[in-house]
Amino acid sequence: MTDSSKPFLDILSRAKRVLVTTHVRPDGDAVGTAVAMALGLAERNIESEVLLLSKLPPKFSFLFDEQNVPLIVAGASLPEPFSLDRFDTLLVVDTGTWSQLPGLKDVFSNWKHPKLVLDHHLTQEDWADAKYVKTDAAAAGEIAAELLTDWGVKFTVPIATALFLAIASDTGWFQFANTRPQTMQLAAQLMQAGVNMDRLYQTLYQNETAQRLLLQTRAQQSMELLSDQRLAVMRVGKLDFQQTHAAVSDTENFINVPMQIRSVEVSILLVEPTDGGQVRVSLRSKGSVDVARFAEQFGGGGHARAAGLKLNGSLSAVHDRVVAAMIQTLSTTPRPVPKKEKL
Ligand SMILES: [Mn+2]
Repeated sequence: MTDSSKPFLDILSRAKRVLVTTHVRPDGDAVGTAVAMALGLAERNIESEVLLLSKLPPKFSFLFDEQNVPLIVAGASLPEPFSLDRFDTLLVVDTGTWSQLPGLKDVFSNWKHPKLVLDHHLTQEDWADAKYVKTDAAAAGEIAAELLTDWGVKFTVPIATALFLAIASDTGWFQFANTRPQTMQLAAQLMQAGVNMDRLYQTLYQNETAQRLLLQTRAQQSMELLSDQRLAVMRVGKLDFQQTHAAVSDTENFINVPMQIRSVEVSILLVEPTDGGQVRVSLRSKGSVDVARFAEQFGGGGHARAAGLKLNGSLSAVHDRVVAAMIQTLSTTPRPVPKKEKL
């Protein structure tokens, strides 16, 4: 056990039944890390249940079904009646802020048991009794792998599979800039432990519904190129969801498509929710603009290259406000010198 993981693992070691949860609209890292921790706890004879605050994307359901990991899906609100009596520890993975855990702040702020945060995001709050946060980690799954190793938990095939899915998801199958040598070393270790990579690849990248592809087509048709093609903006409105029968969760990763364009430094995706809530704005950067700092001026946050925010107002009003601010930001940001590195 390393010094830095000790306080965290000391608390976990004393637990009898842990509630494991993660951010709303869970991605592969969120779900994979939550399941890996639940399975790791089971290896240490500690019971746990996983609470999801949005519905489980069907492509990840095998993680729960094949291992009988107890799952609670809260959806828009916690299930009634939701009793915390059976839990003695809260473990939050892949986020460190209440805003990503809607409904939980009220439930847990006066809870007398320990709260733990395992995360790799920059934006953090100070309510956890112990945190294991490494912002240079590519995925929460990387940190979970470190913790489980420190705890003496072996990578069984199910644990290795959940961790690999987490890490592959957040790195875009080891393509994004967050991929480190340690990421590849861990991936090799997980492969050796028996991960079926072909199956996981098909699960992550060849598993879309027709509705999602139809919605993506519409998003791409909405694309504007601004600031001398340094900024790409796409929007998805209520009508797009209605006419394609796709869901808001189907917009995941659309934002990365314009990043394929050489000149594009920043990509913005605006999504108007079908339930009439706030407009969701996602931001991606190739590095010249710190989009986490940009998002903070609107109450959002995230990473320097991947951030988000939410605003009240119509899709077009939010579009105009955010796009004007980004055009302003880019006007004071030097255009990056084209790379001429030899491969
Ligand atoms: Mn993550």
